[in-house]
Amino acid sequence: MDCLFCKIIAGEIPSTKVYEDEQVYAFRDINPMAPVHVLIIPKLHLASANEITPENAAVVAHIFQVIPQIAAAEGLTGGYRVITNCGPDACQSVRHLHFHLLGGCQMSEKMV
Ligand code: DGP
Repeated sequence: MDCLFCKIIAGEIPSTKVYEDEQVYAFRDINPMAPVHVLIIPKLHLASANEITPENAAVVAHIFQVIPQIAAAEGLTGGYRVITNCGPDACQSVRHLHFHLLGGCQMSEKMV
């Protein structure tokens, strides 16, 4: 499968890892939009939030258990924002489900 994030998980494309377990990989975004900008992805290839089903939803729940651990490790004591872009209207550019973890600054009230 020609998927950029599957290649990052496989180590075929380098990334700066911040967390990994059997189900999840997390790494720094190449184009950070905040002082801390981490992408958290399931190792299972799901193209977007549209592919979450009752059968695979446990990995998403697991990601949301891992996010506070990563946020704490990154020193995000003031809070953080989690975003997933789904489809062209949301400007999703990589078709592998990913959650942006953003923090380390005061974010705007505009747009969520
Ligand atoms: P989205 O627009 O929601 O699909 O976000 C995709 C993100 O992936 C975007 O913020 C930039 C990041 N990205 C794209 N290619 C690479 C890469 O090769 N390495 C890393 N670390 N991040 C990447």
